[in-house]
Amino acid sequence: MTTFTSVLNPGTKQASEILSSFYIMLGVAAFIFAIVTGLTAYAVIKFRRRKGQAPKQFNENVRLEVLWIAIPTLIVSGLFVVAVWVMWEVNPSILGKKPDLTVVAHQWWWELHYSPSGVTAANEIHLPVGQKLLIRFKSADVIHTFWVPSFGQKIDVIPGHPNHLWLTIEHPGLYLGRCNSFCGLGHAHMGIMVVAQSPEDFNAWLAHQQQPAPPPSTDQAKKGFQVFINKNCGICHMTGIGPDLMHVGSRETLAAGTLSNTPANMAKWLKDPQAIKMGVKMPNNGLTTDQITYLTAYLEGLK
Ligand code: HEC
Ligand SMILES: [Cu+2]
Repeated sequence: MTTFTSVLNPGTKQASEILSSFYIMLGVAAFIFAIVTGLTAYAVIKFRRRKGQAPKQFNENVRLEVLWIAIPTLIVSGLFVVAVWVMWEVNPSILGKKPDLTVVAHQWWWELHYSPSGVTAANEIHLPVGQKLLIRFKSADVIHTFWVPSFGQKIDVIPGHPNHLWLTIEHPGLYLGRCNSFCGLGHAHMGIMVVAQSPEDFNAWLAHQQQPAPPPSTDQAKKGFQVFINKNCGICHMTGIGPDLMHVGSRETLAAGTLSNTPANMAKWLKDPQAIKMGVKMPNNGLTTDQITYLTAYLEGLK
């Protein structure tokens, strides 16, 4: 799968438009820079100090003055039109529009609610390509910033003030990003992963997320389920205080991109989450080695 990590490698229609406007402005600026430095160099050489010679002196030249007001005005007006056009294209009104996905930022992970399916997930954002999507951002605690460079825009996620992002993803692939506003101890481990899929693959994923995971089948997984109940993990993980774990075994990473999701890493996480992600809002649950083995079997089975 192609991985997208750079603003110079746009993956959405909107990001391409933003990048084009950047290139237009860069081109105009480079052109002006070349003219100004060229003329300066010319003047420095042509009118360098020579014995007994001074360039022709004059003041008040109406034609020159009109030109140096008119040309910059035209250039700035042109850039203004480009900027307004891009804003118009990239950020149309959201009035009367329902978001396809609501992202709730937490210290230090992402809660996901898809509508109209009602699917809840965490951290790994799946989206279909080729559709104009509206994403809504809310914060559960402090200011975060949703920053996936290939989407072209940073969206501040502010408590009490939802923000929005329009996305028409053009290329399937993996889009990587991070939280971009310092949001506390775990900020550096608040990764973003977007999996952009064909509409068929996306719908299959969504349908799968809508189903409960299969019940634990092995002995270890069954014991793990009991530990999960006895240790009250659901008090956070079934209330939105912690990530939804219904399909945690199907995700690529743990703890918002901190660890790849392998049984060994799962066990490490359960043993001491603080050692892996400093400050994390998951306590050390004081699990025994057996309990960790059982829980790992149970959680990794939640595909
Ligand atoms: C006080 C609330 C709380 C309790 C109790 C709790 N957790 Fe967590 N857990 C969290 C939070 C918050 C995170 C997200 C951490 C992060 O990524 O910053 C988390 C993350 C996880 C993850 C990684 C999920 C992912 O998608 O990345 C697993 C697995 C997990 N917890 C398992 C458990 C198990 C098993 C128990 C019970 C033994 C438990 N947790 C108890 C709050 C809690
Ligand atoms: Cu953050």
